[in-house]
This record gives sequence, C-alpha cells and structure tokens, in this order.
Amino acid sequence: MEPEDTRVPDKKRKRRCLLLLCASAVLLIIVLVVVLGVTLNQERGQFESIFISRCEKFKEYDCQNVWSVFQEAYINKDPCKVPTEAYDPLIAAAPFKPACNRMMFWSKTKDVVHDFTEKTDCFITLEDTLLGSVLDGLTWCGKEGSSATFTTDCPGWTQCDNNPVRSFWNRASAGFADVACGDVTAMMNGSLITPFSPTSIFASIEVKRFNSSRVRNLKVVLVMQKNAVANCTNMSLKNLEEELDQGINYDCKEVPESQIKECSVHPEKPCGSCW
Ligand code: N1C
Repeated sequence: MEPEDTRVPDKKRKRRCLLLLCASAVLLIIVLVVVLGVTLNQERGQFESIFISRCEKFKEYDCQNVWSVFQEAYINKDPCKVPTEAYDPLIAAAPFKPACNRMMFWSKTKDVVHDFTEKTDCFITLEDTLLGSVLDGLTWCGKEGSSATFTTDCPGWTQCDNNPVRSFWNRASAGFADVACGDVTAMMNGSLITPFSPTSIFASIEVKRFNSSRVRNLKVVLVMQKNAVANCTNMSLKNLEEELDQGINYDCKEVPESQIKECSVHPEKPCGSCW
C-alpha cells in the first residue's frame, strides 16, 4: 500500500507540471503571433496611410482604388521580378495630363528644382502629379507568399534592375515624358563632368520619348554652382542635342544656382523672368 500512496501524488505533480509547461508554451506562441501581427500591420498601415493621405490632396481620384491598383504591381511577387509594365494599370488609373510649356524635367538637380517649383507656380514636375507626389521618397516591395507591403529589406538598385521602386520611376517617367508638349524645360547639374548621363532616367527614358509632333523646344537650364565643371559646350550636352527627335529645337543656358534661389524668394516675379 505504501509505495502506491507515494506514487500517485508524484504522477499528479508531473502531470500538473506538464500542463503548466504546455500552457506557458501556448501563451508564449500567442504573444509572439500577436506581437508579430501588430508589427507587420503597423508597417503596412504606415505606408498605406502615407499613400492615402498624400493622394487625398488630389480631390479628383478614388484613392482607395488607386492604392489597390498600385499594390497589384508588386504584392505577392519576388521583389526582383517586377517589370516596368507591372505599373501600366496604375498609370491608366491615374493618367498624366499634358501641361504644355510648363513641364519641367531634371537630372541630378532634384533639390534646387523642387525648391524652385514649390515656391513659384511656373512649372510642373513629375512630383507635382498624383503618382509622383504619392511615392516620392518612399521604398516598398512585396514578397512571394505574402500579401503585405514591406518598407525595409527591399532590394536596392545595385541588387537587381526589376525592383518595384526602380520599375515605378521608369514607368512613371515614361508616362510623364509621353505627354510633354510645347516648350519643355530640363534642369541639369553643371557641377558634374557628364551632366547628361546615359544611365540617368532623363537620358535613358524621358528624352527618348519626347515626340516632335508635340514638343517644340527643349530648353536646358544648366545649374552653375561655384565649383561648376561643365558649361553648355559640354560633350554630353552635345549628345543630348543629337539624340532629340528631329524637329525639336534645342537651347542651353548656364544659370547660377544663386539666381534660381533668388527667384524662389521672389515668387511674385512673372514666369519666364528667372533665366
Ligand atoms: O535619373 P534621373 O535623376 O535623371 O531622373 C530624373 C527624371 C526627372 O526628369 C523626373 O521626371 O526622371 C523623373 N524622376 C522623378 O520624378 C523622380 N522622383 C524621385 C526620376 N526619378 C525620381 N525620383 C528618384 O530619384 C528615383 O528614386 C530615382 O532613382 C532618382 C533619380 O534621380 P536622378 O538620378 O537625379
């Protein structure tokens, strides 16, 4: 009798221990799942809310629809296998509108261009359009087997060409250049030995899409800082002139950066008086 008496409580204790262990393990898993879910949701939520709130400044669009068409391009896909065409439906959902004589292109002069265009009301850049403004400065990608948008650990430009961000800018730039008309302006950087770089989006995509039936002149503004190394006789700019569709006139002006900044301070000046 005696040995049985001592064995029963021992068994019970063991079972209780096992139960407790199981319960804690289950609890730990639940906590982990919740924490992971919340983090993923926050990441997804944050990107989506930036997209939607920037989009809502443009009253004429259904931003929820634009968001879902945008997602279709990269969600649940290998982030190195998103071609430019993946964004065709997005461009169709929010098409670029021509703004003849007011369209501004740029290469390696983003800050000076936007400082100027934000303060004056003379030119339209891609970042002034719905799609350009909504995605400016953002990083995003998807993953196979997931319906989430990720904003970290996305492949960089050096890792693969067909990444969601690069393909977007390639597609959007093409769409914006397709509707260019009248006098078109382009700000280039005079502090570079090659202001018109063949690998830039401006050279490899936009210039190639300017069509002489729509575009009359390409007016290059070469932004000159104190350390300028290029002027309008630069070889790369000669290449630009030669690459233009026959029938598009070309001119180039060297303009000190200080002069452009001065124009941003005096937005009341009439358009076209800055250079
Ligand atoms: O390669 P770039 O310049 O010559 O591209 C600039 C050119 C502009 O005329 C724009 O219309 O292409 C368009 N464009 C953007 O509007 C834009 N906004 C933000 C191209 N790229 C844009 N970005 C980001 O800057 C994007 O990540 C891309 O890779 C850079 C290109 O800048 P760049 O080399 O100075």
